[in-house]
Amino acid sequence: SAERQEGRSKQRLLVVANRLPVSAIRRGDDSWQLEMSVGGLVSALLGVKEFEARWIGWAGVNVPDDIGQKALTTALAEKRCIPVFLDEEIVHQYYNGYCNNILWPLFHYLGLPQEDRLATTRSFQSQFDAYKKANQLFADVVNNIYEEGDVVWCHDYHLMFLPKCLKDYNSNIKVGWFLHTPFPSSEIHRMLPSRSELLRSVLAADLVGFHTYDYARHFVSACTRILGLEGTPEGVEDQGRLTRVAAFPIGIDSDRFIRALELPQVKDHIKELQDRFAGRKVMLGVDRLDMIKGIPQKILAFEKYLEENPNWRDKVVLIQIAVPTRTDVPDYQRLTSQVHEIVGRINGRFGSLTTVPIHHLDRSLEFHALCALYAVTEAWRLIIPCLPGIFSCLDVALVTSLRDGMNLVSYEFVACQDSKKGVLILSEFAGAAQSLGAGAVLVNPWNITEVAASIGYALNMPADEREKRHHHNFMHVTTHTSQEWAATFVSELNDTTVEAQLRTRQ
Ligand code: ADQ
Repeated sequence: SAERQEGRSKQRLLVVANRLPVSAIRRGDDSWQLEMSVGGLVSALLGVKEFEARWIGWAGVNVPDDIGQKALTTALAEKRCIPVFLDEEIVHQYYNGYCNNILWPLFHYLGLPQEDRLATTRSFQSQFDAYKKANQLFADVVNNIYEEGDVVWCHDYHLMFLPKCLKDYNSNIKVGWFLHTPFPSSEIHRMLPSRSELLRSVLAADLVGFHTYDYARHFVSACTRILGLEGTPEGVEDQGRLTRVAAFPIGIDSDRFIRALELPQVKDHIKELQDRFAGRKVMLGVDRLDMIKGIPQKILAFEKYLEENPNWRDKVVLIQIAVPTRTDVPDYQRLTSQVHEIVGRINGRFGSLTTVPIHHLDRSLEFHALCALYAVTEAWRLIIPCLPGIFSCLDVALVTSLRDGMNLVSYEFVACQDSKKGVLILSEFAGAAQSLGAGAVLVNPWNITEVAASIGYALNMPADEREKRHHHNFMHVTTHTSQEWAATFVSELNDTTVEAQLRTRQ
């Protein structure tokens, strides 16, 4: 067929992630309305020109009936997406359970959930069984569409079991696996009851990638300490077979943000925000509402700053956009109430009849509104352009993750600040601290006194220092893009040949 011929001239890249880059809504007549999401991986893979990408993942909806599944499969095929169907029970145990309640907190150094540790080990085990079963379902779908010469790229902590499942089917399949979260110290990883099985499954891949060198090093030491394998500068060796392990720091599609700032609707948004916050400095937080993002700590630091700097109380505003995620998991519900309570208290304490210091929104913003917010200029300067002194400073982004694989919000902010040179306050526990550390004001997010002092430092930073810091970060963000990240990973994966791994030790 024409497609096969095309496939021959261009190698296929099968991208497997828990979620497809599509949202699917079932219409009344059983047809499906699909919306492809932009950003992230989707735009990253546009940069991988020599491959033709196919997506394999869960569509995020429960489709119990055959008719619905067939219709959805057909509709998705047009977007080059192939669905994996997961029933509600599996989603509950695998996704809400093992992925989001066990692996996610553990990989971010938040420990294992108490109830699973104290109650039956059965609940932990049944979640792990569901995890393996779900990974097997992903592998079945990949195996069904696999053609010789395809390259498979597995993503994230949801699919640590997948490399092994794929190699069990066919040891010639070329498999890469990339982790978007931190990989924790081996002392943390070893707490996991299924620690060895997970490591061994990942090692079945040909190439294993992380955002930072530290995560890669932690992974290699977990393999040496827990599995007793040999770590080499290239990766991990097991009986003569090498699994290559390396750092591939992700980036963003910086041009997309920079171009968006020129659009009339974005300029309108910026103008609205300027009018809204005229006379006040704007500090910005954009996060998923997740405990790893350190949102309560950030707000408490802001409170401390207001407490200690009464003259700033009606001159600075913190806009915190926190999109709720994983709303089925009780820890996330508790976090939402906690954040609301703290925001309410601070606004009650420092607000007036006309203004409040914190604008907190529990929702997602569409792309153009987000760009406008990242770019919002100093409102005060527009009104009184030559006012010197403390009001000559620009805006600040506050990224205070307790742990974060990379943190793309910090990159997006930098991309949108080229004309204003806003200051980035960045957690030293975000992967981004390794790439943007020289330009950002680095903080320990647990130390609220230090974060409060950094807010003051950022708000009062002289223009030349801001410019220098911003320049460093802007250069990084615009040269280390998502396209380059994907292209580097895939080309390195393509270079790992099965033959080259079969080393003989003599
Ligand atoms: P996340 O934890 O989701 O990603 P991050 O890298 O900051 O964290 O990416 C979040 C994305 O969602 C950004 O593109 C941001 O614009 C968007 N977003 C967040 N809040 C939003 C809101 N309220 N409205 C609209 N958009 C919003 C995981 C890891 C990170 C790692 C990435 C990529 O946890 O550490 O950087 O994957 O590997």
